[in-house]
Amino acid sequence: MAPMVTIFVATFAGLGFASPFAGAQQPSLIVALKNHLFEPVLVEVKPGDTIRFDNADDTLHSLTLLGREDVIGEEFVDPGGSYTIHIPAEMAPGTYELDCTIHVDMRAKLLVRER
Ligand SMILES: [Cu+2]
Repeated sequence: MAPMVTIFVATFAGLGFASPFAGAQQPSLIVALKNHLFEPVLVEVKPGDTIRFDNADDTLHSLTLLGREDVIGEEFVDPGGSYTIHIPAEMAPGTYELDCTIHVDMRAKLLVRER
């Protein structure tokens, strides 16, 4: 009987691991692109977080993370559309500048905290 119990426990543990993955598809944070501003203008995240940018304007916006274009290159967000980015688990904590390359005054700070 003992091997059967072991298999059951292993399967149960496997299911337990599946649910955090399903939850990870929900963004950790939603940032609005509204009136040609980032809202909030200070975006606080942790490595591994997911951010969804919602363009509430009727104009095109773009997203670039200065110095970390490998994380956010130049991503265009259509009017009324969304774009989701994932902060890499190995991303160094610190403050980064997030720009819309279309509108020069449209900037935000991305503050990556310790995990
Ligand atoms: Cu813009």
